[in-house]
Amino acid sequence: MKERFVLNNDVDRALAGNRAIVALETTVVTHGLPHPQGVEAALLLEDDVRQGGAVPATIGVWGGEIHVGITRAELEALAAAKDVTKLNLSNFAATLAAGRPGSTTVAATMFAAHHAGIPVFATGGIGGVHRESQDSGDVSADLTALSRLPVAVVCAGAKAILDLPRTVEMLETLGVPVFGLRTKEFPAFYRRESGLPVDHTFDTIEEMAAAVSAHFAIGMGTGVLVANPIPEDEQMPLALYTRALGEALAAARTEGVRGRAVTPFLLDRMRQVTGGESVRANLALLRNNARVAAKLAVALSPRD
Ligand code: PSU
Ligand code: MN
Repeated sequence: MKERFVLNNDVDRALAGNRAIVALETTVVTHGLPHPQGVEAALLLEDDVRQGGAVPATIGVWGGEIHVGITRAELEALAAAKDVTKLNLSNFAATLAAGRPGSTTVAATMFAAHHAGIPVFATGGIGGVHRESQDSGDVSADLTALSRLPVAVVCAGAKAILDLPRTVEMLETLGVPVFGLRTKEFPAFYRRESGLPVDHTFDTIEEMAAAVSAHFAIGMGTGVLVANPIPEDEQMPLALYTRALGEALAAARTEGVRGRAVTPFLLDRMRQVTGGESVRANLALLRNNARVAAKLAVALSPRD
């Protein structure tokens, strides 16, 4: 199994020296943002992580290998490829065995990060329980991964296109602590507030790191969700947000979009309806999460 993992030199050295590392995903690059903004975003996130004092490890799959810390050229190739599979836990092995390209969702990135020995990961917003899941049964494997893999996932909550109350309930059911950074509310991706609670609020990253560390140390076994709301002045205006969300959800229903296509479809419709405003907000929250994840990784890494 280990030979399937390819670590770049920086990541390899950081692991050997117990230094802070932040895992980053690639589905946001290939399916979450329009090309070439996905690649640009990935490079900015890596810089944000470095400036925060940690080593970035962007994760992707191709050539039968799991790359932990992909190069810029590899990132560009992955983003430009036409037939990249959006990898979760159920389609990972077959894509790997076929030697085909795959970008990693939160679920797949958590898997690769955990097995490489990286406990901190930054994304935009996790997947969760979809609206109308009572009919479709669509619940993101991100929740499954959070229930199984001890990785701290820094996010701006769950994507607003989801059923947020059910997503929050499910996190509790699965035993995944939701730690709010300077927020009492579970963030709604493009907006800071959802009206839903977090499990615990922390005023500093150091205090939060102590709780994350305790969660790992006692062997709880589940992941931790670090809820880091989008900065106040980067939020999507409320009226635009409400209208765009309504239109995107209606379009998905009319067009009968299902399965793995749902989230990319809704994000793209949000972009069209908002004239790119949703992409701006998405990028802002991603960068905010990368910066917090770097500080968290530094606070968690053993000092010498
Ligand atoms: N965060 C973003 N944009 C994204 C995603 C996260 O800002 O596109 C991706 C993540 O990879 C997440 C996926 O795992 O969306 C959720 O997909 P699904 O709902 O099909 O599980
Ligand atoms: Mn799904």
